[in-house]
Amino acid sequence: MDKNAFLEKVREGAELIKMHIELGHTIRIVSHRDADGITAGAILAKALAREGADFHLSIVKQLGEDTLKELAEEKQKIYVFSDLGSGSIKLIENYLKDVSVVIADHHPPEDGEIEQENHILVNPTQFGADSVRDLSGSGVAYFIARAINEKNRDLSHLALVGAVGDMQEIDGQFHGMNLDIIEDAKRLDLIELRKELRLFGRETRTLAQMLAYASNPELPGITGDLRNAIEFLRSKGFDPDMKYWQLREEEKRKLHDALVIHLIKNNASKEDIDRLIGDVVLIKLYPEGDPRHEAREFATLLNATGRLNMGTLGVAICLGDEKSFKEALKLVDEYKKEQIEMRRYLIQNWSNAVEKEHAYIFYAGKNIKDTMVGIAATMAINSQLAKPEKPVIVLADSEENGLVKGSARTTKRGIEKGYDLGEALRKAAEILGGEGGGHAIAAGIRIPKDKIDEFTELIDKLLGEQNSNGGRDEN
Ligand SMILES: [Mn+2]
Repeated sequence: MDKNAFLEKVREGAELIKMHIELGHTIRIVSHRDADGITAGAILAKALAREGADFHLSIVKQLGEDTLKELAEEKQKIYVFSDLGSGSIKLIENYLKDVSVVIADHHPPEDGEIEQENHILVNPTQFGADSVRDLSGSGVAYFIARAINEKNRDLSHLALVGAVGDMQEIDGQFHGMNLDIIEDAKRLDLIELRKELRLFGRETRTLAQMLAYASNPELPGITGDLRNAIEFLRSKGFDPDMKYWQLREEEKRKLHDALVIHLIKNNASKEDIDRLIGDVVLIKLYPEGDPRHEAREFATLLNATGRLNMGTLGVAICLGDEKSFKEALKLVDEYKKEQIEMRRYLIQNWSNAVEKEHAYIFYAGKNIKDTMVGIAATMAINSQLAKPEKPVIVLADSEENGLVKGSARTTKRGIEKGYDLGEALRKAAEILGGEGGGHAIAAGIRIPKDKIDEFTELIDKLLGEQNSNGGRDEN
C-alpha cells in the first residue's frame, strides 16, 4: 500500500478536526459497537480530551438513515465517524451536507466517491491496503490521533486490541500498517509481542477450557469435548486446571509441540497449523491473569459491552477506568447466566413453537427479553430444535406497550432455498403496520401484539413465495 499517501490523508483529517477544536466546536464522534469501533472511539476521545476539546461520543450498531437523521438534528459543526461510514457515504452527504465530516474507516467504500468538499474519507483501502489484515478502524483512528498530537502514541496498544478484535492476524501474524502500530507500542514499552498459543483464554480460562472451546482453529476430537481436553492434557503431563499464562516457557513449548502433532495426525490444513501458534499481544499496563493483559481477551470483553448496548462502558474501560472494568465483568457474567437460562427455557417450551411450511414462529411473551430474541432464534437453530433449512422467528413482548419484537434467523441452507428474511419481514411489517427489515440471513420486526396470529400466516406465505422463486433457478 502507499503508506505516505495514506498518512497525507490522515493529516488532512487531523487538520480539519484541529481547526474545529480551535473554533471551540463540539467534536461529535460516532463509532461502531464492536471491539474495533469501541477502541477507535476511545482513541479519539482520549486524543480530544488531551487537546482540551469538547466532544460527544456514541457507539452505534450501524449507521442507517434513522441515526443520521438524529445526528443531523443535533446541528453540530463536525462529525467524526470511526470504523463505519464507508458504506454510507451518500447518506452522510445527504444529511450532513453543510458541515465537516471525517470518516475514519477501513471497510471498502461502497457507494461512490465523496463529493462534498468539507467531507474527508480516511480509508487505507483507497491506498492499496487490504481491509481485513493491513489496518483496522481503530488503527485509522490511531494514526489520526497521532497526527493531532505525537503524545497519542501512548494509545497504540488500544489500536492493537481493535485490530485483534477484527481478527486482522487470523493467519497467525500481523500485516501492513498494524506492524507500524506494534513498533510504536513496543518503543513505549506498552506491549510485548510473543509467539504463543493463539487460542482464546490465555488469562482467564483453564487449559482444559482453552482447548475444549478452541474455534480458531478447531482441535479435532478436543474442541467441544471438555473430557477429551482434560484427558489430552493429562496424557501430556499438564494440569488441566492451570492457566496458560502460569506455564513456564519450556512447558508452553511442550504444549505447542503436542498440539501441532495432534493437528498433523488429524490431517489439519497447513493454514490451521500455521495460525495455532503465532502473534499474541500482551499489554504490559495490566497484570497476568487480567483479561486486559492479552489483546484477544480484552477485545472479547469490549465486544460484550457493545452487544449489551453498553459500548460507552467499553470506552471507559479502554481509558483505564477500573470501576467500569469491574462492572463489565459482572455484566458479562450475568449475560452468560441469562443465556444459559434462556436456552433451558427454549428447550423446555419449544413444543409451543408453531411450525409452518416455511418457518417456525415462537412467541415467548415476557419469558425472553426483547433484546435477546435474535440470540434465542440462533440458539434454536444451533441446539437443533429447528431444522437448519427452515427460518426461525422468535417474538417477545416489547418494552413498548402493545408491541412485540421479533428476530428471524436462518442459515446458509435457508438462503440457498431462496429465503430473504429482511425482505419478508419488511413486507410483513408494511402490511401489518410496524417496522421490519434487515439482512437475508438475519432480520428483525416490531408489530402490534394482537397481530401475532395474522403475522404467523402472512410470514409463511411471504417466505413461501421467496422459496418458489429461489427454487426455480435450481431446478
Ligand atoms: Mn473494524
